[in-house]
Order: sequence, then structure tokens, then C-alpha cells
Amino acid sequence: MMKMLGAEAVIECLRRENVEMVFGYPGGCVLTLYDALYRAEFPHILTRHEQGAVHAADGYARASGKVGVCIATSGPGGTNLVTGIATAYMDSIPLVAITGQVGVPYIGKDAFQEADICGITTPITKHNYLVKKVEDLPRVMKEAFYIARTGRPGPVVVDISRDVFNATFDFAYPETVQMRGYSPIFSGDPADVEAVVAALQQAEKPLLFVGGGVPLSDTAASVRRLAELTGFPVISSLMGLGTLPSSHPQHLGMVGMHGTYGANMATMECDLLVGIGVRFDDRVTSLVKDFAPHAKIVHLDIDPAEVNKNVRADLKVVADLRWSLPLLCEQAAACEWRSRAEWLSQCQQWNRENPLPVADAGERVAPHQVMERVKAALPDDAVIVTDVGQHQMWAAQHYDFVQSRSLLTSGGLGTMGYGLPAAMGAQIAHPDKPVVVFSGDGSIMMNCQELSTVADNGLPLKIIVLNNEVLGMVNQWQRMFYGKRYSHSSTHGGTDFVKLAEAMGVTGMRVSAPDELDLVLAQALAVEGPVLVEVQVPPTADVLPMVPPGGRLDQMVLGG
Ligand SMILES: Cc1ncc(C[n+]2csc(CCOP(=O)(O)OP(=O)(O)O)c2C)c(N)n1
Ligand SMILES: [Mg+2]
Repeated sequence: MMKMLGAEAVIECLRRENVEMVFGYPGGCVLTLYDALYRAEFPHILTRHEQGAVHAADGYARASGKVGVCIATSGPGGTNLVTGIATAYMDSIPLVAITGQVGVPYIGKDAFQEADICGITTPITKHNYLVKKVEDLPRVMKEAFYIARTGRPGPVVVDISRDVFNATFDFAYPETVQMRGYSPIFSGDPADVEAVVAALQQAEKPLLFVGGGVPLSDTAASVRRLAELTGFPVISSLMGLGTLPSSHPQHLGMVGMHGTYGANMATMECDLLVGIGVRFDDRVTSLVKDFAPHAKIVHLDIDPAEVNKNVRADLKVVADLRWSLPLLCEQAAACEWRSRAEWLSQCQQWNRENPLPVADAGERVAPHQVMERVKAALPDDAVIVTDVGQHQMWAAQHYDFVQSRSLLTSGGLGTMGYGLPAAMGAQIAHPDKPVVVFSGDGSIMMNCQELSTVADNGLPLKIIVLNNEVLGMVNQWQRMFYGKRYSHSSTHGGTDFVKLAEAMGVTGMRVSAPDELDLVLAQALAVEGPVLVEVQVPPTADVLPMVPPGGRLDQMVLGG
């Protein structure tokens, strides 16, 4: 037992949880906490907006596999976290967000800077807590970290009254967690795995489908082993990219709205689809009734609520992939696998005959070229972080991700403004790896204040802004589905991104013609500190293929 202030206890809890960095922004209700941070010299990065802090914690978590932590004050501090918490929730990212709350007697009185952050975040957190008694603090913090990282990971909010920070008590950190109503599973039923192996054996046209659960559970090596043992083709959701490199002969690429021809056709033609850590998002399935119409569906997931949520499953294995995949591999290794070479070569042929269409860029730089040249200039362990829009899809299509956790992107919520702050977190997690952001002229503006944080902390990010002077993805939909009525989707090229970078203390560079690309990229990568490179790309390039909304996966628009 140690006597300490509630504020000091929070920091002690972070130490006990082996937290190495927190991202935050101070204010009235967390002043005592910040005073304790000052005295304890606990590692903390001051962002320029609370949304920056929460995305940074998220990027840190995605890159490292550890729990990300952010801090904000009550009221507007807490509400500024909301988009980031929802982003993390949709992609199952382990986060603990600590918010200050007004004094206990003031709660519910519309006190200055009061917002019901637990009420607001209930639908977008795995769990949340309001702490009104200092004695509850150690148990709540212990539970918060436990809930965030175990089972299907997710964000947890701990809302702490300022009175708790200011109270003194006898601190003791619990050794274990005991909660009624929460017991995350690890193992499943071995009989379910046997049934899956039997189905794999029988299928004529099997297809493995990997999603975000694979990087989250660090099981890419098992997926690869299963693929290579069986010889089955593999497709990936946006969140599963990096599980198998695009260059792997069995990997057909991304499936869904902007998926490859091969991945989408294979989905339509397969007779067995094995979903591994996926949630059958509508960007993958399009209309569910037309999704994988000939296939028996197998679903491997840790969350029983995912099974039969969007797509009915014929077979399921509800367990941690760290349990089910090794067992599946073990049993697969003991089987004879008859050749599916004909099926695999059919899948490969689809991709060969219909490669990803590339835009004609005219005088400007073609977006796919940006992805390919950046890839060529970077090592395989570089971390790529994207914003949301066309540039995100071009990165997913044309950058060859060869390692798990090498693509950080807001898949579920599609949050513009995610990229730059998430990359700060990734760079903190991996100080020695190159971290590159692909952003757009729209997205970068949503958290461009964080350029100042990047410069202040000397984070050597390389930020590549694909400037098409439009909210390109919106513009594309208006071009394709709204009679070219470009309602409020142009940014009119009004921003000088080089000057913006320089104003924030970040080196700015510009690429305005294709022949400058390699040279400027080399110059940017040679700079030790942060660099923003604006690349001028054409305003009317489309992301293709595209499955029009409501269409079937085999009804892709391929070109023109
Ligand atoms: C916070 C937020 N607001 C609105 C949208 C809707 N939206 C999706 S993509 C997009 C355009 C993105 O523009 P930009 O960052 O320039 O990327 P581009 O598509 O041009 O590559 C918009 C507005 C969103 N995803 N997120
Ligand atoms: Mg744009």
C-alpha cells in the first residue's frame, strides 16, 4: 500500500500496464493529472487537437499490437475524441481513453465543460466507466486495459471526476481481474475445426478470405502456412492486406467494391469461402443476397456476434485465431491435398486478363505510379498509413504490402483526417522504421494542425499528399452516378501545401510532373526530419474497378 493522489495513481496504473507513451491535451478537469505527469516525467506527447491524440493512440496500437492511451479534458476535450473512438471501435483497436469529468457534486448540473462522455460513447466503446470514488480507480484501470486488449479488442473510456484526481488514498494495484459478464474466449471446439478441414477437403473451388482479425491476432504466418499447405487461392479485405504479399502467386488481391477482377470473380465462382477474421462488411459483399452465391461459408472469428450477422455461415469456429489457425494448420498438414491447380490458374487468369486499370494522367502524375515508386524506394517493413478517399484505394490496390501491420487505415468508419495523427503513433511505436502517409488534399486538412506536433517532436514522417484539387471519391461518385453535377466537391486548388508544411516546421516539396517523381521522393527520403510532398495528380481519375452500389461483384465497371 502506498499513499498517493488519485492523479498519481492513474500514472502508476499506466506504469503497471507497461504503457510507454500517452497522447493527450490538457484542460481544467485534468490539470491535477497533468501536474502529476509533470512531476513523474511520464512520457506524453501533446497533440494539437484531441482528435489527433486519439488517432495517434490508435496508430500506435495498430502498429505495435499494444494498447494505445490518450487523455483529454472534460466537455469539449471528450467530445473531440468521439470520431477517433468510433474509428477504433469499428476496426477493433485496443485503446484506453482517459477523460476528465467535472467534480462529483456538479455532475448532472450542466456544470462548466460538462458533457456526459459515457452516455455519448456507449455505442462506440467496448466498455466505459465513470469514476467518482478514488478507491475504484486501480480496479477500473486494470479492467479497462484488460477489456481493451482481450477477446475482440476495442476502445474503453475511463471518465474520471476531477475530485478523484485530487483525493488521496492507499493505492494497491489488483493482480487479477474478476468481472461478472465478461470472460473472453480463447479456445473453441476442436470438432468445429475438424468439420472445417473436411469441408476444405471436399471443395472443388475453395477460397480463403482474410480480414483485419489476422493482423490484430498476428496470425499472418499461420494463414500463409494454411494457404501453402492446401494450395488454395486467397483474397483479402482492405483490413487484411499484408497477410500475403500481392506478389504471392496464390494471392488474388483485395475483394469488394474496388477489388481486383480475380478476387471478385473468384468470390462469385467459389464453392467454399473461408472467412478468417472478417466481418463481411458491405464494402466487401455488396448486396448480401448475391454474395458468393455458390459457396458454402465458413467463418472463423473470435466474436460470436459476428457469425451470421451479415452473411449466414454453414460452419463456424468461434475462437481466437491464435487457437484455431494453428490447429487448422496442424490438421491440414496431416492431410493429402489434391491439386486445385486448375481453379487457381482460372483465378490467376482473371487477374491477368483484367489487370487493375490505371488512369491516364496527362501532364500530371498518375496515382498508381506514386504508389509503385514509393514502394520501390522503401524497405518491406515500412509502415504505410492512409487517409480516406481515392488515394486510400489506390494505395490498397497498387502498393504491394508484404507484411502484416504494414498498412494502417480507417476501414470501418472511413475517417478522413485519420492518416497524419495515426502515423505519429506508428512512428512512436517504431522509431527506426520508415513511416509514410498517403493523404489527399481534402483529408490532410482535417487534422493538418498535427504537422506542428510532428515537427515539435522531430517525428521523421514522410507525408505524401495526392493533390487532385477535389474531394476525389465524392467527385467520382458524382461523375458516375449523379450526372456530373459536382456539388461542393472541389477544393479549387486554393491551398499551398508546401507553404502549409513550412509554416508548421515541416519541410515541403512538390512534384508537378511525372519526371520529377523519383528525384523528389529520393530527396524527401534523404531528409532526416519530417517532409510533406505534394504530388499533383489529375482531378478526374477514377478508382477502378468499381462495383456500383447495389451491384453484384461480377458486375464491375472496369474502365472508361
Ligand atoms: C470525416 C469525413 N467526412 C466526409 C467523408 C466522406 N468522404 C469520403 S472520401 C471523401 C473525399 C476525400 O478527399 P481527399 O482527401 O482529397 O481524397 P481523394 O478522394 O481526392 O483522393 C469524402 C468527403 C469521410 N469519409 N470522412
Ligand atoms: Mg483530393
